[in-house]
Amino acid sequence: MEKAVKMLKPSSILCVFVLIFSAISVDRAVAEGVTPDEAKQLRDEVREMFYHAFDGYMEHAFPLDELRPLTCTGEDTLGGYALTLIDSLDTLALFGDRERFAASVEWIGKNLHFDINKTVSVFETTIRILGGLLSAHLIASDYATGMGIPSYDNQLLHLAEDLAHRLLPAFDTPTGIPFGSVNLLHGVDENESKITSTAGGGTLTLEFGILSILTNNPVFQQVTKNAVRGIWARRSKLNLVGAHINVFTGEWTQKDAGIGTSIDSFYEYLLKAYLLFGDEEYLFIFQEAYKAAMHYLYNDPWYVEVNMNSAVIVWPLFNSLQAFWPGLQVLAGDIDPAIRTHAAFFSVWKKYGFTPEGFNLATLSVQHGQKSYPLRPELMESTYWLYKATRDTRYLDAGREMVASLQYGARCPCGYCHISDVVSHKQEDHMESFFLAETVKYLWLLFDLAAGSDNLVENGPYKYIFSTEGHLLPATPQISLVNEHCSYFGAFCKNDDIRKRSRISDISVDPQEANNTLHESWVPNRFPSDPLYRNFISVSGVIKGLCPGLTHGQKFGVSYLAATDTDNEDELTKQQESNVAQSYSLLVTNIANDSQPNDNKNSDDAQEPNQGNSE
Ligand code: DMJ
Repeated sequence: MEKAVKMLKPSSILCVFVLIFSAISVDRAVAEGVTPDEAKQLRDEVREMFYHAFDGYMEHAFPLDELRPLTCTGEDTLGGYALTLIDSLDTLALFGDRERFAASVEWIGKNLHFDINKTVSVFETTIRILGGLLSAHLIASDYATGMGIPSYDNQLLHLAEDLAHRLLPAFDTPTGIPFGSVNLLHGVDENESKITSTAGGGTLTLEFGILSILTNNPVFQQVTKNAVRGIWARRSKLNLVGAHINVFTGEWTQKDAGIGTSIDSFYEYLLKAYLLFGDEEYLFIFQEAYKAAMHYLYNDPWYVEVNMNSAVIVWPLFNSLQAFWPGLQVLAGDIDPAIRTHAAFFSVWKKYGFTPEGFNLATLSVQHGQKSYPLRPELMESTYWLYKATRDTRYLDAGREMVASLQYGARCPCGYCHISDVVSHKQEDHMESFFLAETVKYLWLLFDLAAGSDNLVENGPYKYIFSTEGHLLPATPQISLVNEHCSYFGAFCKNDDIRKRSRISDISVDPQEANNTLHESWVPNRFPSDPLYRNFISVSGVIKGLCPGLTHGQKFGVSYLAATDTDNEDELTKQQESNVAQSYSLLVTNIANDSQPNDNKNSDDAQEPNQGNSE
């Protein structure tokens, strides 16, 4: 590692990546890629994958937390409360499996309780348990979802409220940033560590915010917003945040800024909290944070980790948690870099058949000690969002490869196994609950979209925000104050095919707004080389009439769709398709060049040693 860092400190070292991609053109992709019939078959295959693992869990592990799929046994990994079942609830609902969904909800309502002497992770418990319960509650209690349960009487909501009350003591810190763990019976343990991760402290707003609305108790929303403010108040002058922080002193104990390990979903929930609740404070922070990330961390198409104060590169690594980022960029309307980054990340998948936890961008090899693939969903998630935004069949092809890898490499007797080494493909006897909450869900949604979707997410009564654990959080009128987001690109586009990319409006044309300092925030890249770019400008005046309530969002640079001009659609489509035809047989990447972060001199601790890439 030290060698790699030394290699990268000189400011103009060019790393050249020769990545094995087959040449892709749109014409060939249409001819040879996944057809609608094949998409249906793949969707059904993914569904079968889910049931292979879900049934394996129910038969061999339930009510323990997780399945050991090689030995067909179970283990308690979080709190000992049927974690995998709770994490699977909304996937069952998404599949329209009324019987199993209702039976699972009923069992949980009758048997689960949280008055147990267990010390649990605040973050994991929130995203997996609280999120799973709330999502299932919102589905089960609402007949408009098609999955309402007649006998349901808010049992999951009561459980969620009880659980959240037990997590609240963690927030009692001078900074407002919560402890990483809390005992469900006794509050924070005397010897509990005061160090927590940025993702751990800053990825709680969606679940707690929904709970506040449903219970009419503002405390949940307040403590989690306070935590975000506590983190953001301690950002560096570069608007970067570190990975670990002391929740008492507010000092950063790990100053490596990045978009992956320990930080990832902090960014995610800033944007999603705005999208779900319409709270513009989150949008403002997201814009500032995103702009800094793209400036200091983005080395097209990769992302590196840098010291949060000096921007000196400390970790030239791809880590597999970063792979959610292109999906987030779709939600933010910044599609062009998302496409390039996804292609780069997918090239790592293709090289090994899975993504290792860490891939060293300097040595072009698996990072020492980070060779496993624990069935993570992030690449599938971004593949789904990019397909939804572009309808480019390359994403179906990518999804097909991921399914093949999982089937041939990870399938094991009772479920799907972690891969302990992406080179040898050795299997390990563990299956994280997020495999059923996320990995399979995103693959199924991808192929269902291609097959002509008929599901809750695409055709249901509400728009859905996905939690970081993939849980479906509906933007019902009660939950969401944003009434205008019907037109929001990617996240909310009802019929968003590739043609709509050509109609993303430019939001920065108001001369008055242009004088506003906030307006200097990031403005999405809109395919500047694309001849259709002119169309973005030309429709920009229309957008304000369409979504009058979104002017604040427009100030901050989020993209929205302009009116549909059906007359131009065919022509636009043709031009757009010719522009997305690309070859990835050779990908050349400048990891660190003269204009990159290294030349930032306002460092106050440029010499800080590497402190390890903790998970
Ligand atoms: C999941 O629990 C969530 O997606 C979280 O945000 C990151 N880690 C796993 C998946 O890799």
